[in-house]
Order: sequence, then C-alpha cells, then structure tokens
Amino acid sequence: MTLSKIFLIAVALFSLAIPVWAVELVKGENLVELHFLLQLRRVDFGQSHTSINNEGQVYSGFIAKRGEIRLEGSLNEENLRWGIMLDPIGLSNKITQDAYISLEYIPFFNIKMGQFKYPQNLDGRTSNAKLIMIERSILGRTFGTKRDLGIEFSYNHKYFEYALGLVNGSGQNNPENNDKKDWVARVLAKPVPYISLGGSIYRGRQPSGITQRTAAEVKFNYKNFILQSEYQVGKDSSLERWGVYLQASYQVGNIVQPCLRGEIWEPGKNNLKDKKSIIAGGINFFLKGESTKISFNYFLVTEETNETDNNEFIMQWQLSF
Ligand SMILES: [Ca+2]
Repeated sequence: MTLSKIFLIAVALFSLAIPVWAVELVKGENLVELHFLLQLRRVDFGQSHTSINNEGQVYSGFIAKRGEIRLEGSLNEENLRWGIMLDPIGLSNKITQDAYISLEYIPFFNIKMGQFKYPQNLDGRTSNAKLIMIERSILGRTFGTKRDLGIEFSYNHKYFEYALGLVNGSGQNNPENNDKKDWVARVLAKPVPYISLGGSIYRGRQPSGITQRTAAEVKFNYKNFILQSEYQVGKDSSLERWGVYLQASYQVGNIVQPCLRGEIWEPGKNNLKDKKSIIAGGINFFLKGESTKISFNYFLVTEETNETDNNEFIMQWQLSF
C-alpha cells in the first residue's frame, strides 16, 4: 500500500466522523470547503478476461475506483471562486484532476481558467458522485469526462445554459504539444423546468491529426423519474466512432432507485460489423442523500460478430459529501 493510499484512508476515516455534508475548514471571509468521494467496487466478469467498463482489468476482484478530495472556496462575496481536486487512488499521472480560478463579475459570463473537465456531452458532464448507473455509457466516457488546461466562458440560467472553451488539446496533466488550440462548446435550452435539450461540439488538431466531436442530448426529469438520451459521433484522424443510448431511472421514496440503460456503440465506423449493444440494469440503495449509496449493476454485452463472454456484474459502495 502506497503512502498516498494510507493518507487517503486516514482522510476517509476522519471524514466519516464528521456528520455534515461539506466541512468548513476555515471560518471567516475566506471559507474553504472540503468535499470527498470514495468509490469501492467488487467486479465480476466472464471467461474472456476482458471488461467493457474496467479497461486493463484482467481478473475479477475488488477495485478502489475513485478517492476524490476536493477543496474549494470563494473570495470577494463569491465573485471569485477557486477549486482544486486530487484523486490519489487514480493513475499516477491523473492525481491532479482540477485546478482552477473562476471570475464571476460579469452578468451571464463566468470566466474560468486552469485545468477542468471541459464541456462535452451530458453523461460526461454529470459528476462522478451523481452518476445513476455505476459506470457511464461508453459514449459518455470515450468522448466526455475529459480534462484539459484552458479557459472557459459559461453561464447556467433558468432557461438556458452555455459553456464555450479553448483548451490545449493535449489532455489532463500533459504539456501542450503543438501551436494549435482546440475549441469546445455545449449549449442547452430549458424551455420548461423538467426538460433540457441541446448539444456539444469539439474541434481540434493534434500532432496525429484532427479531433472532431458532435453530440445531441435530451433529458427529461419529472419528479422522481429521469429519462435521458444522447447521440455522439467522434473523429480522431482516420478513426470514426459513434454511440447512442437511452437511460431511465425512478426513485422510490428516499431509499431505492432502479435504473436501466440501453446503448449501441461502434468503435470503428470503417470496420464492418463491430458494433456492440449493451443493456445495463441496476439498483441503488441510498444510505444518506443520493450520493452515499450501495449500487448493483449488471451489464449484458452483445457483439455484432465474435460474441465474447464479457457480461459484467459490479457492486459499488459510494460515500460522498
Ligand atoms: Ca494543442
């Protein structure tokens, strides 16, 4: 066990002893909040020793998936916000997740600079603690949930939401690798409180070739019922990939939430008959709020050709405040 993991477990135990959602480290004008997310899993998959959800995992077993420690605060009557987020459990080159300063002086025009998750698709934008299924869709994590260094202009209004970013394009914790900057945007309309619909795009040029993404998304959230769907196509040099999914969930009281998702994913558009269809079903049992829970998911994976035994069962314990 590495020192960083021992440190993380110490933080987790310390945190469990504090019965509040966000810990105020410093009182006064310069308030600092501590947030925490711990995801621990038992994963079982078929004889093929390949997992669609846990790349590089060859054997079934226990996984410490995430241990995110987030510090954030604001100055000047919340016109200036800042945040850093570390994950000592993750890969060594991914420990620093977020590091940003955000200026919120101009109406409808917040400006953020640093490293952060840039705006791209709905599943990717959903924070790790608030995911309904244990794993994102393949579309969501292939094209979304990516971080980079750059600047972002955004605003979240009752009737609309936009985010426009300019980023290096070289990815999280990587130095810039060419003179080109990539641009990215996501725009949503919210005509009524329970519907949001919109899309996102990414246009960039890497040393290896162009990067392009185009996505459309819709979310319907009425009382305890959530239905969301999105489509996205992406091009990296000559590799073209696309996916589409539909996900539904219903929360019964404050205790239990069954969820279901169907997805089609094509990892290489130029290859014939390499599509996968994934049907995932699960249930969440809430222990405190919606972010501290025990979840069970089953993934039924069907290949268009070369069917492999890679169906997967995941149990996850998640603590978050
Ligand atoms: Ca670049």
